[in-house]
Amino acid sequence: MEEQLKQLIDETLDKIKTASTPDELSGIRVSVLGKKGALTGLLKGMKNVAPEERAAVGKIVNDAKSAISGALENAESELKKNLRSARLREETIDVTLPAKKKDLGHRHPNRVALEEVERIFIGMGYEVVHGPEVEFDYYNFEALNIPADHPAKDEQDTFYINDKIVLRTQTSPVQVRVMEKGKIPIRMIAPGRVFRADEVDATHSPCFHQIEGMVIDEGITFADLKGTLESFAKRLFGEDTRLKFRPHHFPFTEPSAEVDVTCFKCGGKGCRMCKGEGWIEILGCGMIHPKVLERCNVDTSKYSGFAFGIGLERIALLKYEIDDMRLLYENDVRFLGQF
Ligand code: 2NM
Repeated sequence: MEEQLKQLIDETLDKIKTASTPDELSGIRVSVLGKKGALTGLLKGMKNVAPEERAAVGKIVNDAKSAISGALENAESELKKNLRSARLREETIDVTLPAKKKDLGHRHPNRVALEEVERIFIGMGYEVVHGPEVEFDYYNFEALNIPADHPAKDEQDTFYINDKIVLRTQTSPVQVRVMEKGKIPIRMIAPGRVFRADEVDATHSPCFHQIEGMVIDEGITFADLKGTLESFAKRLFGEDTRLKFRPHHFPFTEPSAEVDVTCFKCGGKGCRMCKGEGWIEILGCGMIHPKVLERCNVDTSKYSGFAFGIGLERIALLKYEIDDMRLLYENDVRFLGQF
């Protein structure tokens, strides 16, 4: 019996040494120590052992049992350790590798410029108002004192839906709609898309954006207009900016002016940005024509107001030093991604 035990122990320890999976090890455990296992079978043979030898044989059997289970446990934990470190090795992340780039979008330069202009006027107590892009001829022209024979009304310049409806050529119809509501004082800007039948080139597009503004209250004068636009321009282009008001004509304002600002690139000395002029034109403005106020039921014996119109693309092109408006609309992310 001793011989048999020795052989069983040696064989089992060999098998344990060469086992390479936990399943193999538990198979060995069952085949040796299990209910029908080899060692268990030997134990059952104890009844044939002479009583005086039983204690000694029993000790050998128990020693064999603990040697085998000890070896199994060691092998199991060794195997688990090896499997775990193999898995960790496999899952190793090289944190020094460059990360995959996510394509993160951002606001279009037009929108960045618009939000900056909006923020400045909101800061001065203005409301941002939107209106329809498809407008009645009345709101786009007639209410604004633009007569039927005005060149702007020509089909060459304006997109007509029918003889009464147009694609708005400016956002002033929004101001007309606000005046009609009759709640004064008014401090508002109307940003939005406008349409003109222009050929596409570096400075023209049939669809572009305007930000028009209007203030109506008691005692509003040209001085309020100048102060407001000066604050605006200094905030947008820098505190050193100076303004020049040049007389101009618009049908809806009287007097009217175009406004230039000192070039924010060269400070007025003249450079490529301002084409050597030192000045850059940024907007048109004026005191709202009494005929416009009256047509919109504003009491001109009590109220007066000013208005202005800014081309958004012009601001965006200046801000980002882009020299061709088409680049804003071609939606080439290699270009737009730079801003
Ligand atoms: C401009 C220039 C000057 C203007 C006038 C009005 C209204 F509705 F109050 F009469 N809105 N916008 C205006 C005045 C627009 O754009 C260059």
